[in-house]
Amino acid sequence: MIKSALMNVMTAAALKAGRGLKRDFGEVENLQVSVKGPGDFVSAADRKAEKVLFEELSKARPGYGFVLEESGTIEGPDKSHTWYIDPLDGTTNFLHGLPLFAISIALAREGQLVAGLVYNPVTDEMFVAEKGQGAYCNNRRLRVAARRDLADTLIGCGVPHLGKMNDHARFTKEFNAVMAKVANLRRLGSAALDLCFVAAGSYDGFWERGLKSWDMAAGIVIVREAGGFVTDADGGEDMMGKGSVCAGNEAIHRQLLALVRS
Ligand code: 2AM
Ligand code: CA
Repeated sequence: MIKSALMNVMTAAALKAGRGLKRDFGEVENLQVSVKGPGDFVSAADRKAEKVLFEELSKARPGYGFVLEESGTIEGPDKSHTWYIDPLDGTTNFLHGLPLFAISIALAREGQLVAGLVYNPVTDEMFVAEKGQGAYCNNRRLRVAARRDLADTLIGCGVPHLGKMNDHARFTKEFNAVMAKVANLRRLGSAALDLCFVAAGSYDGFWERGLKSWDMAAGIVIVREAGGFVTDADGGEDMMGKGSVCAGNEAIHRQLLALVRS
């Protein structure tokens, strides 16, 4: 467990927003049968959760800036702190009634990611990490998997969605290159949770392109504090700028990156 004032603030905000999301998720199933589907309802749930997070974090840490998925960037008088917030990562899963989605909250201080939280309100799994303090899921300390041989690994990825036609060919190439070397691949649909699964050692590695800063900021801290390596998909440090991530333990990260780049 991380017992810090900052983590208390982040946890309280996530629990409050999570209660609303969980309630709304229960409604989504009933809406699948309508022709229009639950689209508008889900957008409303997403915005409501973001409002709760914004209000709670603003109250607890007045003046910090925000980068929010729905509301965009909100500058505060405190230029050294910025929250990166995704109120509902895995929107497509939520929309289709799949219980694989999460709230993602990260804090950057002087441009450095210093804390991350990813909360799945359905399973009540709270992944947290603070720089120098390790990573946890509820009370369990997290550690990346120790496998070093690609042939033994389970690797997560992200598939570019409709509207990202330019990325489809590149993804297929990367997928083929990785598929030829690893035990198997998974695509779960929430980058925030995917990174937590690397931190927990369930996945040996993960890569995805086309992400936004709020999809990955918290997960990056959590993987690093679990002893993992994270870079952008070109091997650099510009994950948030390029919108790509590659993660794993040192050996798997290096080998996965080589496959993705080739
Ligand atoms: P989201 O659910 O908050 O949109 C799935 O591959 C990952 O990509 C999720 O983390 C998802 O976050 C993110 N993503 C970013 N932009 C997306 C989009 N336009 N459509 C679907 N997923 C998107
Ligand atoms: Ca997201």
